[in-house]
Amino acid sequence: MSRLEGIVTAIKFGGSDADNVYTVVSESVVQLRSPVRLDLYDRVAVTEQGGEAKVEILGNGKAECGGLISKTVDKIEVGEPSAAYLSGAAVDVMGRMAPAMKDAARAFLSALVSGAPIIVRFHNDGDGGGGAVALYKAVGALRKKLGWSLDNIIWIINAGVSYKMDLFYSDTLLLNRYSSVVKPLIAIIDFGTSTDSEGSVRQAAGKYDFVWIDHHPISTFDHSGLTHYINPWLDGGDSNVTAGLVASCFAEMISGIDASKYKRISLTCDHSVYADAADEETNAMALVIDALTVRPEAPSGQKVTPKYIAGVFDDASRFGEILHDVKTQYAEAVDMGAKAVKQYVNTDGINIYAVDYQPIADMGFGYVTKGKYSSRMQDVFEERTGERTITLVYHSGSVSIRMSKAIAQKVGLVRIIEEMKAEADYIDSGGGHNEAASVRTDRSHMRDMLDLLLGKLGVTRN
Ligand SMILES: [Mn+2]
Repeated sequence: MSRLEGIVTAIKFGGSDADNVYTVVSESVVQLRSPVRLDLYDRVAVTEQGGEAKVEILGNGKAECGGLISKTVDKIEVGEPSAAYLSGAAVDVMGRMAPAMKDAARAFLSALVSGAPIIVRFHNDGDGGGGAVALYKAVGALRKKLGWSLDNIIWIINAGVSYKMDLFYSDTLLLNRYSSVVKPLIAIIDFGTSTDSEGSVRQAAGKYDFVWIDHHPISTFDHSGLTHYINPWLDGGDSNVTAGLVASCFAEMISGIDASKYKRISLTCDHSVYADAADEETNAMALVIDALTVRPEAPSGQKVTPKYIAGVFDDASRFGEILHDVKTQYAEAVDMGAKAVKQYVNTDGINIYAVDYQPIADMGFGYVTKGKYSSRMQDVFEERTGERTITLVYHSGSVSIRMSKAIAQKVGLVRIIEEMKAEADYIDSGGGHNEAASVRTDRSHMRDMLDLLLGKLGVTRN
């Protein structure tokens, strides 16, 4: 027979009171069902005998609750972020990010240990996915180390880089299933700084906490409503310090795991200057994670979660099969695009290549998405004309834009897209980095949008 005394810090509501799952914080943290209905802050004694929990309410623990949660979080020693993989000024950038990362770690752990619901939304690419897998591994290691039976994280892959209202409302429905003494937490990995996210942030104010880890240039994005906003651009850095790298550092800080594999993957997937192009093992993993995160569901119908991705990484034969398919599909798609391309030269002598994605979409390649394909074609066209190259890949109302690093700052893609949104009411959304971004309209305005974009990029045509 075991007995513990603790305080109810969270309730996940089931279909009836008997199905409710209560989180009780004591010396340890447990989640249990109770034969009697419990409320938040109830101080309870739980005795377990023959698999049956007997729960007795001893009183109200509101006065001690905050202290108890702090004490539990204190037991987890939060480490320093590691600047391995970075060099030059970026090492100092990471040092300057450390205090905000530690604050965020504490907020994340407070929610985690008290059973408050946490939604982790990660961008559907290798950088966002790499960061999410690192965090998933960290939470698993933490639970194992401390012997907690806790399940309060919902992992969601996010198509695109904005936190739109409809996504926020669907998250609200999930979070409403819980009642907790610590605010529910929304963790965002590798989203854009699109103004499309601002409505959701405003709606969440006061109700939910955020740990928002990103590396997109900030431009006009209003992040003042975010409780924890971590972005290297705030600390004198840039997009090369990728969101997945920062999220992997965060994962190491809270758990002590070694997330270096996911750091390397994230850097490679986002073409960071800190990526090691000669690291073949990482290049293969980057190809596979990019392919796996293309769609929210795998061909088998399984949801693409960090657990799913980690499962593929740990299974050598599945990994090999997917790697082979990805390479074959890309080789064919690149061949098609390299033949059917329209080339422009702008007033500064920059080469702009426009590829219609329709024929490639018609091929039904499972792993080749427009965004990733445009990164690949940018590499192909840079080989043709060097570091002053822009690639546009367009299809069904949206354009993916890629640009040589050497010209990205000067061209100012993020600013151009904000201008387009302000000037043309047919533009639905858009944003990203100066090197990689996308902009979207409805199908009927595809040509108008492309012409507007080419004009903004300095292409003059009569
Ligand atoms: Mn990224």
